[in-house]
Amino acid sequence: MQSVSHGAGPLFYTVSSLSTLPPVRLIPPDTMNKIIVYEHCNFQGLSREFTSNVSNLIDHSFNDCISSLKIIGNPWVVYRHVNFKDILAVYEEGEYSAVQHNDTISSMELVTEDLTDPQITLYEHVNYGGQKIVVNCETSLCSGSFNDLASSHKVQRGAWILYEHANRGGAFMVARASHLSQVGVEMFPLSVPTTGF
Ligand SMILES: [Ca+2]
Repeated sequence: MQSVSHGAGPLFYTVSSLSTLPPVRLIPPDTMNKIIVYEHCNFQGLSREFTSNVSNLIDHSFNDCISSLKIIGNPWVVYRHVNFKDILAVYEEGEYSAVQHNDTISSMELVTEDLTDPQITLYEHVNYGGQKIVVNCETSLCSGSFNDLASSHKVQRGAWILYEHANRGGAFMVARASHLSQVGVEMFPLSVPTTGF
């Protein structure tokens, strides 16, 4: 195993090395894991509130019209098409007065993984062959010995975004504990919620 250089540092709060512990919750249960979407920028116009996956916003008369949103709790992944096809962006907890892809979102997926103690293993070759490194926090592979080297990965814990370039640039993909696929160059764990509304 090789060592890696860490970039901006972890975005998450680690309370224990035991992955069997439940996720840390610093906000009241009745306000956890919610997305509020708005018809116009700056949280104006009609709005809808969701607490679980939305596979088709047409069913809620809110397709291709979201211009701003608020996230409470875990991150959400938004998609251009219904049924979670063609990823557009990942939004972590916060308020977004203007989304990146205005009037485009057609489905939304809540990240349900425990984000407190993330871990991903990168492999040099496809099908988990060759050298490997284990990463536990936001990392720029450009600053280490594994840059442009990874060809497959396994997520042990949490959820990650894998980027083609440094500074969260270029193409990206979401990697979650139950998925297997190819990788990009840089990755970081999604942050655990730390504040509520
Ligand atoms: Ca759409």
